[in-house]
Amino acid sequence: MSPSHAPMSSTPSPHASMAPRSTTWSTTRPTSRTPPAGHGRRLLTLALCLAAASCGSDGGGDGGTGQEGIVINEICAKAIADASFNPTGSDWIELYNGSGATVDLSGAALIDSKSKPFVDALPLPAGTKVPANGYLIVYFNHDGVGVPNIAKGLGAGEALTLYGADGGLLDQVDWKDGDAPEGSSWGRSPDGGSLTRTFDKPTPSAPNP
Ligand SMILES: [Ca+2]
Repeated sequence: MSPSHAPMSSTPSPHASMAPRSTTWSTTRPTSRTPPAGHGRRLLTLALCLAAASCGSDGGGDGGTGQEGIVINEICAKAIADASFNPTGSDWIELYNGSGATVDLSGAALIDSKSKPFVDALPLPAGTKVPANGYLIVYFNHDGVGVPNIAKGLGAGEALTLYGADGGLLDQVDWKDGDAPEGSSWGRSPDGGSLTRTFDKPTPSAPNP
């Protein structure tokens, strides 16, 4: 309905930084000699123990929170009311979990800045989770509408930072005025990718085109 719809833009933005992922692979090379009976089982047990110790469980073994890999996937800064999920027309963002495990975002926090520290960010409620290979809509408004809710609106152009519960940077994006005009959205294309662009039709809780 806005008379000032900006034209569709396709703006590759390498600035959308993503937290690096670290993967540790542990391999065991088979021996060409024939070991005594039972030796192989002991070696296998030892190898499995070493692999478990070096890899940890679900990303937490290296001291991480297990929240690494969650990205800010889509921004809707001037939303239009949608009875199916957003009857008040609240601003919203979509977080994306590209991993095969549910991620608990308890203690993670968001702030509309690229420079303000973790202590100034607004925390997500305890128990906030993003399903495996799935999405979470976070509502931005001052009316307490939607769960989870961040008590803030989104500007036509600004930055957003997602911090993990330990204060580490999970993701950071910024968009310009005109990137996400009313009724449109802006985000990563495809899901979790490093390129961003405007989407003529928002895709809440669904793959980005
Ligand atoms: Ca989407």
